[in-house]
Amino acid sequence: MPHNASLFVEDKIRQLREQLHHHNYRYHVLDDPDIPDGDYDRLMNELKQLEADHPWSITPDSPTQRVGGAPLKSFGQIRHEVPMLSLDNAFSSEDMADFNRRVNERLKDTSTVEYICEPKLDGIAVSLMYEQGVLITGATRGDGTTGEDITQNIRTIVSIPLKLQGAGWPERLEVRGEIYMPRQGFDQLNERAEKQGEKVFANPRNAAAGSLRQLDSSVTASRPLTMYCYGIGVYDGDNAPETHSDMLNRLGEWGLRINPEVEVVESVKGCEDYYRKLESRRETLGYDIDGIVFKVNPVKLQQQLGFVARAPRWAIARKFPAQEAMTVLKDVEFQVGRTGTITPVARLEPVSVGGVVVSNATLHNMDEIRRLNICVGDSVIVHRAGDVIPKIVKRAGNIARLNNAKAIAPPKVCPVCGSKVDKVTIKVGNAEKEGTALVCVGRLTCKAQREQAIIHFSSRKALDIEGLGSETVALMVSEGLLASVADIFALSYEEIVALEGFAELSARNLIAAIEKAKTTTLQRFIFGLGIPEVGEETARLLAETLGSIEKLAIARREVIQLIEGIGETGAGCIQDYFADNHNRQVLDKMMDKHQVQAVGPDKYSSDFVVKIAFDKLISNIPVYGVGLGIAKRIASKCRDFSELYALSSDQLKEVVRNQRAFDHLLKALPAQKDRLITLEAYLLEEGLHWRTRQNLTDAALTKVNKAKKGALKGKKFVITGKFEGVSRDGLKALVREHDGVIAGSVSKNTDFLLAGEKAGSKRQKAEALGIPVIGLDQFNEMVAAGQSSDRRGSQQETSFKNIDHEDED
Ligand code: D41
Repeated sequence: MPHNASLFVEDKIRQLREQLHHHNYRYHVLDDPDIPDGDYDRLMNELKQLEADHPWSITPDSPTQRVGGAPLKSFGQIRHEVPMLSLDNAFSSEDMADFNRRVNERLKDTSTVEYICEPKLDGIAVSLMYEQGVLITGATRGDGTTGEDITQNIRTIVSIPLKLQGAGWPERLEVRGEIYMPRQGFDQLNERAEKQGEKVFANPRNAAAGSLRQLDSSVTASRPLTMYCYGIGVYDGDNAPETHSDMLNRLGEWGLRINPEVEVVESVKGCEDYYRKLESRRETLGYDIDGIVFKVNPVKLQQQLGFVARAPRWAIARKFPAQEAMTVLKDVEFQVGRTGTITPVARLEPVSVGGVVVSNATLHNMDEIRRLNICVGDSVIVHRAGDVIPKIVKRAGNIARLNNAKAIAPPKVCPVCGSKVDKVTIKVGNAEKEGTALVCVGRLTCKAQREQAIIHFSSRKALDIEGLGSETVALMVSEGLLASVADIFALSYEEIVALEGFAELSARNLIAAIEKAKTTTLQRFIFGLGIPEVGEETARLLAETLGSIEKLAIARREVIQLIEGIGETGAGCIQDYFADNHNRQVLDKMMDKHQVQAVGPDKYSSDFVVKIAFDKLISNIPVYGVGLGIAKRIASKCRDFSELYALSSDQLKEVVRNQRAFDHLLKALPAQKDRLITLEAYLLEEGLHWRTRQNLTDAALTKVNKAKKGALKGKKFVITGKFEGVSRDGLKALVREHDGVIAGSVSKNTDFLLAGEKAGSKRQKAEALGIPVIGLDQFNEMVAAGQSSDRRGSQQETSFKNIDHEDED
């Protein structure tokens, strides 16, 4: 009776799966198996046989489905629905007391706060999504917003349940935690690698990261990875947990691994005790930790505390002190960085510092060498903290200097290109001290700088071009294939395959990776440009505030400086970068000729740009005695500078509440009027205005609404020729601002050719293809379409004013 037979098979399969899930959990999560390995294998084989005979019965959560699928070509991206925050650090008991005080102050509550203490694993943070209890995806933390899709690899980790156990889990549950490699597994892995003459990993963290980044999940499956869970993201269901500890308990009941060392304590005093206890037991844990994470336990209080920047106010990571070791300084070499800065690098007699072999250390600059008073040949103490580059902290005190010790002399010319070396003043440490750095003036004529700029551009946090690492870039630069980052996009298969170390497949892969990198995020693109002072965070701020590379390129320093988190120096560097002709040419080439698309953040909209606070604008007026406090009071009274100037002096006095500041303001305001009104106009023009929606002036609102209409949405424009009083860059920015697309050359897909004077071959081609050729007037009409007619005139004005450069065709 076939019907009954298949019912029987299904039941049997279900039963076997349940048994195997149970034994898996006993073995890998509880570390307490209740059957011998042989019995487990027999059950597994029986299931495999049944599934092979009835392949339609295989489900993704079957214990047989841990490894599967062909190797991937690359990892996809997964956007975290709830951002994965980072953690603030504490380094001392005082830092902890400060943290506790901030928590109490913010909660306006003097009762002691309950904390939960968790060992801080030195692993890889990941996110697992369970839907109806079944593991759907796994992703790395990435930059906190988007991570890599490592689902295939996650599935191979036997202690991660493919299916949650028990009951009561929400419809969708995102579990977060740290994947790590226990020390024993790490040692065995390295032993095996060494025997087979393969590369050994420097530490368990690198081994875990390397194992997770495998495109072939069967490699990951062979690595001893496991995970401890520390939190949740998405929780789509009723009765969300009320405390962090309650949440961890539930995760444990659902079959996830929770660190048994986790403890709830009553107060910050308990945190201190826990820290001391774990520090003393650190070596016996069997896995690496680099500190303790303390979290406010009640979820309600966590919500009241919220977060700043990207870290929660309710949690802190107290780091263990860095580890130190003594070794000999063998030599000092000078390296030229991306921006020309020449950095002395110490070559050391290899020494193990907290389990990692260190043979190089940074010396920062010549001041540092002088301060340390070190010579080549000296015995020195090196210091390593987490992932940071090791540094020399001092000369070993009790060892006399050798007779043949050699003083360290600064280079007179660039060690790479021989250009002159400049001394520039730099800010050191927390920017309170100043120091001097040596800088090669060769800029992009210096091979090292060219090389570094390109390496940076293609690196993982920038355009992430796989296969274009430092060695390949160095080779391509010396072969003359790459002079700037724009040349990357002009590389041909023939050029690449002819290079040493490349074969057909690798060349094809690189071409594909470059093609893929043409569409990237604005943040990555800006970061990749390597503008001095612009790191990942600043790149994010710029991307989120300005929304397009065109706006960034024309933004004035006065405006950039108003973005919360960007200072005077950074703003200056950004403006200088885009003022440089060479940089602009490289940029234009990428955007126009090679069609690189740097996509702004999806939450970007003209509403979102409303990032700049009016109080910050006011405090930007250099008036003696007017700081952010008074600025805030003024901002609460008036919405913009026009309103500020409309205040009577009595009204102003009432707001300022400080005679001296008031006197100074009275004098300063008239003198600053032009500058401030102009600044305000810039802001409006660039689509930027201040924070509160109610605070928007009518003019700004119109601007904001206009940008939403998308009059040119999806239309493909090619722009050619010269236009009176307007640059092509300005026009391009306008097209993009209205969601239009700019193309470099005319094709049958072009919607419009915007032609000015002396339009040449492009016009002919457009006419031949029957593509509409329009002039500035028609273009303006298109832009204005959908806007209220009374704004047309001023629209033109605000869009085209202040264009101060004209480019070549
Ligand atoms: O063990 C860890 N490495 C760990 C990392 C932990 N035990 N707890 C953590 N908690 C958080 C918050 C408070 C933001 C939920 C974390 C991390 N974050 C974290 N890991 C990597 C970045 C942030």
